[in-house]
Amino acid sequence: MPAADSFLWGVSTSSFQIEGASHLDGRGDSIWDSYCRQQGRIKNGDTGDVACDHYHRYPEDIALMRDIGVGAYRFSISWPRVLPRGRGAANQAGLDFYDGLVDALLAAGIEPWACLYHWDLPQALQDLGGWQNRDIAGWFADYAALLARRLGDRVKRFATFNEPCVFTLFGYGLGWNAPGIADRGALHQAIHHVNLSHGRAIDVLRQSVANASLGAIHNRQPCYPATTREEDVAATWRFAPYWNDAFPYPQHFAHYPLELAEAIEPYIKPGDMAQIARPVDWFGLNHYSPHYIRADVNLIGAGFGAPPVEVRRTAIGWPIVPDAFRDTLLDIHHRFRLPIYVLENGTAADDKLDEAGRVQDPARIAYLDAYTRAMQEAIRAGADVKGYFVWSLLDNFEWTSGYSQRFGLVHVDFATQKRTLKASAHWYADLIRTARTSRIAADRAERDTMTERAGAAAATAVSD
Ligand code: GCO
Repeated sequence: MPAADSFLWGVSTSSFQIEGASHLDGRGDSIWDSYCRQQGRIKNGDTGDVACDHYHRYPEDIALMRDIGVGAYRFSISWPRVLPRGRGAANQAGLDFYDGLVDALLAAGIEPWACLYHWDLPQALQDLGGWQNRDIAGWFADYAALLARRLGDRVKRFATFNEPCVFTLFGYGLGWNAPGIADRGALHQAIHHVNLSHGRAIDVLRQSVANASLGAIHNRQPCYPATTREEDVAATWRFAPYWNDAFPYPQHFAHYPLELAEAIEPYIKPGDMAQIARPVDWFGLNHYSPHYIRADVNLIGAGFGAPPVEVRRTAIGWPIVPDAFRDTLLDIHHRFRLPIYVLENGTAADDKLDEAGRVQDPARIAYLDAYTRAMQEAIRAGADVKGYFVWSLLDNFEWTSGYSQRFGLVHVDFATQKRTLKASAHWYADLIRTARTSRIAADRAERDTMTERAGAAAATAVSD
């Protein structure tokens, strides 16, 4: 495994999925609060009202991170907690919460990684059109400035957006996620305005945070046709640019992928592309599995199909293909030429406490083992991967699946809020420790060789 001192092992979470306290201390509604209230949208009618109650229990959650031994924690800021109406007056109690969280992380020796947007748009801004309204780039820049002022003395790692392709496609194109819109124009507008907001926020953070290390978090994964039928192959070509390229291309190369250029063109104003393509410091990757795409009746004519029968799958049916992860890392390395941080990778499993009060999750361990080995292969082949973060620290609110899917290294009993480290958490702790020890051993070996060489050189010099 790579060096522990230069390589960062972490865990990731997001605000809406864990914080709870959704009506407390002045927090405004987000589009996910509204979506949860709509009948039939979320499995079992679950909501984010309490979630993991991380808002009150963060000291305990940081203690768990220390037990695991992570060097970094990626969380997201809830925009409506710090700006209840999305703009205008800030909510001091909300800012105080993130202040406290950051201080406690630093005191525990854990580097804070703050993501500005993990899907919980203030409802007040959605009422003004949300990501369809071009003014949002200014609102987002102001929100970034507020956080830079308040946290930028201690937080250096900022991500603008998490998985922009998912929240635009599912939220504005296919109507599967909040705010539940399915409209071609809305989708393309949202894509462009998110990109513009990214560039504006990068400028703000760069100007106001000393030594900032900035990026965005993208999904990238191979998209394969689910069958060799012509319509599934064509659907795959329609789907892949939305998923893989709609954000990284403009952000890094200042143009949209060819397949989308015409549809997005009407929303582009002079100067936009240069404003979007601001230099960043790293490429954030979320990756779980490849996609198997089939033709479907929706506005992009493509949907998720089943993988071929020989492909192994997780408890929730996601394909397990570590080689695709290795290849994705290499692809990103060669395409974008930036250090890579894997900011989400992990799996859901049907985890239960046994009679002894333990959680055995061998499937998660097997998945993480295979995927970290694939990452190691990519590193050996030259990919500049600098960190790896497991999704997720805690079992949490898994969007429209509610609490039915458990992604945590830590089991959460949602009735009592009791936390239990799963076997995979102990496995991860071991991996991190071993990586550190093997690095120290490697350093020592290197020093020994250098001493030997120096000795030999000195001996030669003397005999000369
Ligand atoms: C994301 C992801 C997470 C999910 C995880 C498991 O946007 O980063 O959707 O929030 O919980 O990917 O599905």
